[in-house]
Amino acid sequence: MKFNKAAACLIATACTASLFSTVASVSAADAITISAETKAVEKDAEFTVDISLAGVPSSGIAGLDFAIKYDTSLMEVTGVTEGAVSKTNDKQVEGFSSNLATNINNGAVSVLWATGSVSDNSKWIKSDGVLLTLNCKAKGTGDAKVEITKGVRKDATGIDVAVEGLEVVNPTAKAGTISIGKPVETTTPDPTQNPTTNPTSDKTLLGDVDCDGKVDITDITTLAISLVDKKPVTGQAAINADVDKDGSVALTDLARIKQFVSKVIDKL
Ligand SMILES: [Ca+2]
Ligand SMILES: [Ca+2]
Repeated sequence: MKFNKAAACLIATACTASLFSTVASVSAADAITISAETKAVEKDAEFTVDISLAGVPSSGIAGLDFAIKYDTSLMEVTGVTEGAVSKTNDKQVEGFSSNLATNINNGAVSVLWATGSVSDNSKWIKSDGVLLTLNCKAKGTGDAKVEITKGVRKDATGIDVAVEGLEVVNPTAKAGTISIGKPVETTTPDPTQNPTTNPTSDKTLLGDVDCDGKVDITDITTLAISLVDKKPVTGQAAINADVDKDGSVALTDLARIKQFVSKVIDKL
């Protein structure tokens, strides 16, 4: 299988800045808002947080590059679900199903949305609505802030939104607050019961780059971002990522994982 590096660029943020040349005019920026949901949840609950777009210009949005930061002492993000406005039926890099790439790391979710059709805005984001949903778990009680912020990569200087003419503009960011409630009743902790964390994380599962016990699109985006950002995965993640077992983690491994996730091959 061929893996097109230029195409990979489109989904992996390193190229966004050069792809969408910066232009001084910011007229469209005033209107666009990226916001995190505010809600109340119960203690220890599993919950979701919608990340939404508003004020999307009629010409559309060609690219988005930002991060979501959250309070790791009060909540954990376990996954990301693609939202309706992200699904534009754009032409995809082989093996990819979406323009959306995300990476959960150290209290931040990096988000990149980039079209493969820079000269045709019919496949750009055209409507307001939910871009993605964070799947979360509450820890403790209190108010957990969910902030929309600039990308976490070294080359990211702001929240970039590319619009018509591929101008890069800075949108308005609105943080959300998750109020995590107090327990209805207190239970005495059972000293014989230790909470288990990541029971599968130290077991080799080929293709499971983020070590969550399953092989899916998140592993593809995790590995793609790691390769393009030149930040190698380490430890069990590196063992899991080297699916062709040649001793290094490379684009060939990414290509195989993509084939597996897109069901071109049935085992790794
Ligand atoms: Ca995984
Ligand atoms: Ca390899």
